[in-house]
Amino acid sequence: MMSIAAVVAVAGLLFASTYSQTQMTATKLSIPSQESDLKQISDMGGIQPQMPSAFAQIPLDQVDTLASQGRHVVDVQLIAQSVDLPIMGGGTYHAMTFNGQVPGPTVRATQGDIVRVTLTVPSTEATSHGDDFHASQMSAGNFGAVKPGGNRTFAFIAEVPGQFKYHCSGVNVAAMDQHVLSGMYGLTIIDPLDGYKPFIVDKTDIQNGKVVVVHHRYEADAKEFSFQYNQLYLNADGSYDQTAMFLHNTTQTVVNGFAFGYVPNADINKLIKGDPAKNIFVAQPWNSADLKQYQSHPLFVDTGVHYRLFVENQGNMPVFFHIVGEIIDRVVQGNHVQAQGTETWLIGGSQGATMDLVFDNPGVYVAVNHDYAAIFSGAATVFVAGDPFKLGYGPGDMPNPSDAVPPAGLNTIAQKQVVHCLCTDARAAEIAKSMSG
Ligand SMILES: [Cu+2]
Repeated sequence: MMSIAAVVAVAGLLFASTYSQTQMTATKLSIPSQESDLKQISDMGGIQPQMPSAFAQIPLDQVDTLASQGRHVVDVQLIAQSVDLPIMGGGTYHAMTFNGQVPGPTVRATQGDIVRVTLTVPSTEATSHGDDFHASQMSAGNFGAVKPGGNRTFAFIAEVPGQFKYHCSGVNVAAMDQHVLSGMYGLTIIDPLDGYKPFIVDKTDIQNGKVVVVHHRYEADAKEFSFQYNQLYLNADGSYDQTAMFLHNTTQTVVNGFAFGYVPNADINKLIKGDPAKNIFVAQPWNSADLKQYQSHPLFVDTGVHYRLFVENQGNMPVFFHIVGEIIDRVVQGNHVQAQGTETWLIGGSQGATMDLVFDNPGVYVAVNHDYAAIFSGAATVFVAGDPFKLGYGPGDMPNPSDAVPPAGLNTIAQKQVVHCLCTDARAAEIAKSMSG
């Protein structure tokens, strides 16, 4: 077994010279990215960190004992699956997924729960995969490569509330960029043990001829959405383009796997304008009804209701999270308030934040990454609040896309859903089944 120092030295030899050059000149790493070469990557190995296990990891044979003592166990089954999925503008790209969907299934647990994760890599996969859980605190060696035909289980206690990325760690770090930017990422939401905090929104009013501030209190229970921002870096044939990644030359910006996935679709146009062809939003990439789970779909929200948004930046570009027409009432990280009444909140790469807000007036609001390159390459998400078009629907009547609604947690108000996902037909059928029963 190598010492930490030896491993660092080996890692330096493997990556240091090439990496610093590529950072400066933005040329391609000498790691092949085409699918036909993935086996070579798998065989190549990579960094093998050798560190002692940290306290939050649990030996698997102790999980049952801890469960009998009162800890709740959340089991997570992840299956690596490489598959072609559609992209905006037509055609497909070579996606790497967990469970046939991008992003992977959202994991939800409560602070203090045991999360037990099993990663299975079918023998049909061309390369090894890993599963790095940012919600955990344990030796990085646990996230190492699982070879095709194999599987691996680890367990940890979710000690810190918030939202956390999980992602494939490639073949022991090698090709990790390709795997994550091709779709192997997901979200873990850890609810605070004592629940979410109520919050106060200040509004002004006139009382006795004077302008005064009035405190409006909203309880912890909320309707919830999750948004995961990422970029696609693609060659014309839908394969991963590492040169474009080093240049930050984004092909498309995706939210929950889709570019412009949450804009009004043909059905909504018909409702509003009486004609599917009369667009109310400039980009409707998934407009055709036969696209099933891929059809775009706006988010319907009620006015005067507490909404909680779990926003995670899965990519390698900053997210300047802003909602056109709204002010974010509260920003929380780790169940600690970071900001109140902020116009925009910066979320760095592999970072998340929980946003609380209340839509006060009926209308159309657009969540964006307020980087113009991101907005116009896909990062625009349309909220329709109340019934601004006087169509006669009431609070909670309109269903929301399933991939934007996380699994229910401690303080969740349920929402009606429709199947919506960048996922295989088989996975869409599973989601439909889970929603119906
Ligand atoms: Cu992978």
